[in-house]
Amino acid sequence: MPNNKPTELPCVVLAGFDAFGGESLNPSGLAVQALGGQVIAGHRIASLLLPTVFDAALPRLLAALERSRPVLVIAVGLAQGRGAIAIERIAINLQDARIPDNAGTQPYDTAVVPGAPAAYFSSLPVKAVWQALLQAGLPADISHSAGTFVCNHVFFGLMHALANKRKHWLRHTRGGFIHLPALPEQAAVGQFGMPLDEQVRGLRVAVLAALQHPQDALLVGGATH
Ligand code: PCA
Repeated sequence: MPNNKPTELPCVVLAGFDAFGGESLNPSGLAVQALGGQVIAGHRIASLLLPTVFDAALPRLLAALERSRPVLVIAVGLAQGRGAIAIERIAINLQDARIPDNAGTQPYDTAVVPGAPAAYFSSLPVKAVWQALLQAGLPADISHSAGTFVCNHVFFGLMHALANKRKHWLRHTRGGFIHLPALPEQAAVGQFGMPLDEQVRGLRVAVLAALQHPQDALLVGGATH
């Protein structure tokens, strides 16, 4: 029996996905599993592998939040074709799948949560995470679209749950989404991909930066750049 007893340390949940779309690997699932059980800045990492299935992924993530009661949640997915670690800024209330998910479901222009707002911003300090990744020598971008497939679905569902704070212990939980590039062995023609150890290092840097920055400094006091 796995020991799921919460430790004294505050928790960070990292969720990645299984392989989809004919791929045999998904670096997001592999990278979060590599960090599972580690401690970053006094926070225990609980890792979770989500199925790339519209109907199953979000309930799985929300159940893990209930179990672990994290202060921070970062869901992570593969974005084939991107050359950099992409910190997603906006989750949209739309699912429009170009390919079927792993259960054969392919929604076409439907809402993630009918009646919910059109979009939510990430509550990660996206600029601080981006800067930290660049300073660590890793290619990084801020992205304004997580697509309209299972990753955006999970990102939107997560931000909707955090925005509604139906559970009192979600009150101080921050969350967001990061897309990872392909691994070198699965990169598209003309692209290099990013080795798994670099992806793991990137996630570690991202978690640390998110823990160290409650919000982006430039936004404090309403200042703009
Ligand atoms: N990437 C897909 C779903 C699972 C994953 O790793 C996406 O970007 O929607």
